[in-house]
Amino acid sequence: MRRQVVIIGSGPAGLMLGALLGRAGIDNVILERKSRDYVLGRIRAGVLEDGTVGLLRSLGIAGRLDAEGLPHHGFALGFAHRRLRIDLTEGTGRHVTVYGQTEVTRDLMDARLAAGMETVYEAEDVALHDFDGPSPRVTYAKDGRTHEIVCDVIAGCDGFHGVARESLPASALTTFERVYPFGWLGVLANVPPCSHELIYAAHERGFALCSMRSPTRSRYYVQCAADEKAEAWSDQRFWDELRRRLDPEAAAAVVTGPSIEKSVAPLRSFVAEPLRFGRLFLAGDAAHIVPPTGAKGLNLAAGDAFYLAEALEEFFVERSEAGIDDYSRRALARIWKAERFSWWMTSLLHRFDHLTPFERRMQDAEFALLESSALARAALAENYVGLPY
Ligand code: FAS
Ligand code: PHB
Repeated sequence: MRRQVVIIGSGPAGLMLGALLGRAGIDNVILERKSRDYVLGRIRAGVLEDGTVGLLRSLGIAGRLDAEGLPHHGFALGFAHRRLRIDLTEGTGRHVTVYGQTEVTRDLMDARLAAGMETVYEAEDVALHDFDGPSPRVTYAKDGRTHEIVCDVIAGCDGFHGVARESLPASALTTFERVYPFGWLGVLANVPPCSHELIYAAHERGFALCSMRSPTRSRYYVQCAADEKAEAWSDQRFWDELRRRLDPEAAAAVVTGPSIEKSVAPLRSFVAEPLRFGRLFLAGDAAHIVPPTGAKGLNLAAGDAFYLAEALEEFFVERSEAGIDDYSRRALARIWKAERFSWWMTSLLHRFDHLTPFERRMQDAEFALLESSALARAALAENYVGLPY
């Protein structure tokens, strides 16, 4: 089989890239290790930057998003038992939209199917070959047979634990990493949110986040040990701990109910440089990871897909290599700013066991600055709604 582009991974990065390439008339196939239902069953991000919403609208894939997504013009920071509202729209004129990653993935999958574009699910043993030359190849196993695709370009959109980045010689990569000494225990429940906007709460017991998926479905997180096991937390233990970390008004407004999903996510900052190796390009979590505190992971995946699609359109349609030569530089410039913001939000809001007294005062001073400076709040808002592509 011969295709122009083989995309590895049917998450937000791969699906967004496939849709953008399809719109440009560039032939592409997605190879996904898991089943469609398994991918849709993963509960992850919940907040879309306006740039991500704009991309979906430009693709004609935002019908459900526009009908069901919740525009949010602000969120609250909780600390020292009080709340500070961060107005997202005042200084930026923009806002974010609460709409689960599961729904974004479903909309992109459905649009891909309707357009007759191919995704191979449960593709096993995906392997990359000859990507340092002009005719890369991808092999995979399916239905007991080995398949080979010769292509012009491979897009590694296969997440942090994927095969693409692992296929590179260690000498080809420079990696940057910070692993945080804690994780997030997340719960999804069919209960109304405790607040109409998100609450990011810093507390001496640890961080807590009040989010949502709809007016009847809430998503909550509490900071936990990095090696915490979700099964060690009964629903009641979770609700009690969440309430302890919120201001009295928010705690009183929490409606409890049975969890329909409960999981622990590790927190890490990670970037691999560069993002291009011959005809192999990395995008999304395959290239970088951010702690979810800044709600950037899914949105960075969309931004990478935008840059890579532009570069590949120049390559295939205009026969120019300028775009693919510049992809890594261009994408990393935005990635590092999102890494900074996600690290800053995580450092500000979480309880670290070994902070020095000076470092604790720095956390207090950050909150004091946000309370006293509209410009400091606007800078936070600008990063949260999303920096320009
Ligand atoms: P993804 O990991 O989503 O997709 C990669 C795809 O490649 C997967 O479907 C995988 O099955 C497939 N794949 C992997 N190896 C393969 C192989 N060898 N062959 C074929 N296919 C292969 N972000 C936020 O903004 N907010 C959050 O709250 C948040 N919570 C998260 C919780 C968890 C547990 C995790 C892991 C991530 C979370 N994220 C969050 C980040 C998340 O949303 C990612 O940024 C987003 O999924 C990135 O999308 P992709 O780059 O497409 O990677
Ligand atoms: C979520 O709703 O899952 C969510 C929202 C904001 C974040 C992280 C996760 O920063």
